[in-house]
Amino acid sequence: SINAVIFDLDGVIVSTDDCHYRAWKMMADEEGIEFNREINERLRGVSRMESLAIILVKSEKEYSSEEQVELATRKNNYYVDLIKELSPADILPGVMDILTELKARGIKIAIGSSSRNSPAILKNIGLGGYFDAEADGNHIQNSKPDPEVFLLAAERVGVSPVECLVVEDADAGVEAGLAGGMPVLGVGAASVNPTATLQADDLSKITVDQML
Ligand code: G16
Ligand code: MG
Repeated sequence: SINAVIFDLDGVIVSTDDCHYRAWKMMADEEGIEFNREINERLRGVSRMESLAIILVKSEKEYSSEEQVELATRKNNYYVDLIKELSPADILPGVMDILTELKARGIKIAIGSSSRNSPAILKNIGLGGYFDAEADGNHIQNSKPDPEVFLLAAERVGVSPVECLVVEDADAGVEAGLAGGMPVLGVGAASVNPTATLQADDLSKITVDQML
């Protein structure tokens, strides 16, 4: 039986795709590197430095590791400014109903996100302190598809991984949940992932009964 649900943040609770896209685009334009929405799709769920490596495939110039850190930091500064505009209105469809019902039924809820900006995003959308536990990019060594962030979230809510359902929008995240021995609900971009245990377009298209 499922006793905890671990939610990815970006793309599941709130859509920050456009903020990531605009921030990477500003940096890439300044550097003269080709970057578009199709490349942005490949960054879903992937860590900041791994995202940069994907973007730099299109670069003519070789960047030293110090320069790469500067590029990622510059992008993040733009991103931090953009996410200041997020509010509770940006919470995705169906999310609050599902969270409220899970809480009412005594099912633990946790965040398992690759993002180091997870605490700021949760605060801005009015969900700071709402989850029973949070595990994010600040707490882990290995990012998705490694299961580390989800295993940490499971440990923090005190529920065995097989009793945790992961909700993910990224293929790397679906792979991470399954690698951790957890069933996975794929939503958004991952709603067509055939390896996902359950699939739904978004959280307004599934009930808590179907999830548990
Ligand atoms: C999110 C996004 C990724 C982003 C990553 C790291 O992961 O989906 O596109 O690259 O976080 O974000 P940051 O640069 O803020 O640390 P998730 O796991 O919440 O979907
Ligand atoms: Mg995501």
